[in-house]
Amino acid sequence: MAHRPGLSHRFTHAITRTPSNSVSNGIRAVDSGDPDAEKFREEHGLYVEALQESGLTVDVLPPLEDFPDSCFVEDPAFCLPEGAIRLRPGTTSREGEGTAIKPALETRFERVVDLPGHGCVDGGDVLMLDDVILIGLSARTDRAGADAFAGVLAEWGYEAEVCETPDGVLHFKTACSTLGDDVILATKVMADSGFFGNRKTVVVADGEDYAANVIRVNDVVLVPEGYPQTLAAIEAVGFQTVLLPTHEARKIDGGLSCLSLRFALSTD
Ligand code: CIR
Repeated sequence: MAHRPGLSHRFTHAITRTPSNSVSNGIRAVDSGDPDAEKFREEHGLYVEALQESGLTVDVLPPLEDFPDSCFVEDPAFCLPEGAIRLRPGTTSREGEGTAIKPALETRFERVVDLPGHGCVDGGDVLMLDDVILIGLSARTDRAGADAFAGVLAEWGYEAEVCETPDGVLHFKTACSTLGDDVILATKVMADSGFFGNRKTVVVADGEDYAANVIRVNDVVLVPEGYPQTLAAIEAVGFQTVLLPTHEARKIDGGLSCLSLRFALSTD
């Protein structure tokens, strides 16, 4: 696809959802204690403020008690300037989140389509770069879903490549992020995978794999607090950073990208 400078990180809007009290029951691979809903909402408030300070108009949706993981709005949808695609989350307890987020998508987009077929894709497995969209197969995203999603993207003029998320990693983007400007931040395993071609790769420090999930939003990179070597590595290649607490999200395998859908709408 044509190189679209800024596609990966120039945004005007975001959609987020306030964590519910039920977030304490959120899915996790390893139990390190339940997140505290009140503290999670405080961290979420700082996250929303950081997005606003980065220039975004942020829609904050109300909490959904029926869906403990529903603050991770990145997973049930994917947004492009042309429209939104409702995905199909690959885990039973999150199946209804696509229906729940539909009205919010329709408020911002004229075009909202559903992932065709019966395959599954979680948005956390989709890494949008300026010249290609990478889709990671994972425990949540299957081949049928990835192929169907790539088909929709092709109709809309975007090229996708399907990759294998390393074993034991929840989502493709749990282990890598775009810093924009053709620079990727990745865990060592991901950096060695070959998925990123000739792009410059910044490798997260040993013991700091969680910090591979950051988000570039316009002129800044939002980084989880508590990972000083990765922070220094990002700053060393010239990016301006903003630190955010993600302690509660981390307890249920969530990071900064999962907490928003970010997109650019025409301001004409
Ligand atoms: C889940 O397992 O679905 C949630 N507890 C965490 C989702 C994180 N989302 C993401 O990485 N995009």
